Amino acid sequence: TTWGFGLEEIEGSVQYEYGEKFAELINEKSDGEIEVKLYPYGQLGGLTDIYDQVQEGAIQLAFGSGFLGGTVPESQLFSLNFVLTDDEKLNTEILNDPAFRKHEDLVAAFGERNLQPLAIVPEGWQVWSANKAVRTPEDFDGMAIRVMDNRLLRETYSAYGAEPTTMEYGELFSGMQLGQLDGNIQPVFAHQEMDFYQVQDYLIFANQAQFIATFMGNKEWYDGLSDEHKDMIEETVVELVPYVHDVQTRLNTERLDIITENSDIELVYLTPEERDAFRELSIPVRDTFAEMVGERGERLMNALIEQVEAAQSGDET
Ligand code: 6CS
Repeated sequence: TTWGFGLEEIEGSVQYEYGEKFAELINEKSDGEIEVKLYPYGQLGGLTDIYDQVQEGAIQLAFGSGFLGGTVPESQLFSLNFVLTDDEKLNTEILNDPAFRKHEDLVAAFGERNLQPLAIVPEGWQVWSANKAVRTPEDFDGMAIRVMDNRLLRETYSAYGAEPTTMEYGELFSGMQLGQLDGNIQPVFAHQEMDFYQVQDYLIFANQAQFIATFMGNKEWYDGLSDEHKDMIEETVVELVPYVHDVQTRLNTERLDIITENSDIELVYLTPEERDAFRELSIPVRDTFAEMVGERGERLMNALIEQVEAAQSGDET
């Protein structure tokens, strides 16, 4: 049996490393019966083509992140800024705690679109790139910054004072090179592997959000799996929680070195006070999220916020 797995990123990326390890573990656990075939970004068309194909069952598994907002509006929750903690490992654990990962509202939101959420995968901080240093919302004034295709991100960057622009992942390099875009938002590894850093002058670290993808399956397919295969998947995604945290921190660190060795790009790290100005502007966007997705999505957002607060105060979650 072959399970097709659509990736939103190219070979060498965090999603690819996750996919390779998932494939290896599933192959081992099934004694070679199941082969997972990876389709890196580009092979199945654009981003929304990947989601269409997993919804239709042409492939069984896929990652979905920012562009998934059109398919599963509630997934825009993962685009909210300043909701998670500053501790990446803790964030990965909170998101994959069964209390959140298997939350009935999350499962229902995906399920309604014939999708089964399996794991939530943070891939590192979302880092801004621009041709000038951005330290304050005023610096964003008039800047055409590329955001993934979802309304929540457009609202967020409008609140920051920028002019959010949507463009397909594979078109960003030329978009920046031709000056259609002034800025971009990606985890460090992506700024490097897609060559984006070569056409930008500044990388700005505001630690406003993690890049988060949902690992998901076609629901009909998933429901039809044997208990043995479901358990195999469950065991594997649990094993991959610490694994992918290590992968993303290693890749993001190594790739930053490659970027600084190969370019004169300047690194800007916002101070806590500078971050606060953006945090304040991001809070009302939570209400926008609730208006957009209705009660179920709002409950899910509040569940996440509560988990974060409990984890920060050291309580049991
Ligand atoms: O910006 C994007 O569209 C893409 N960036 C990454 C790092 N992963 C997938 C996503 O679609």
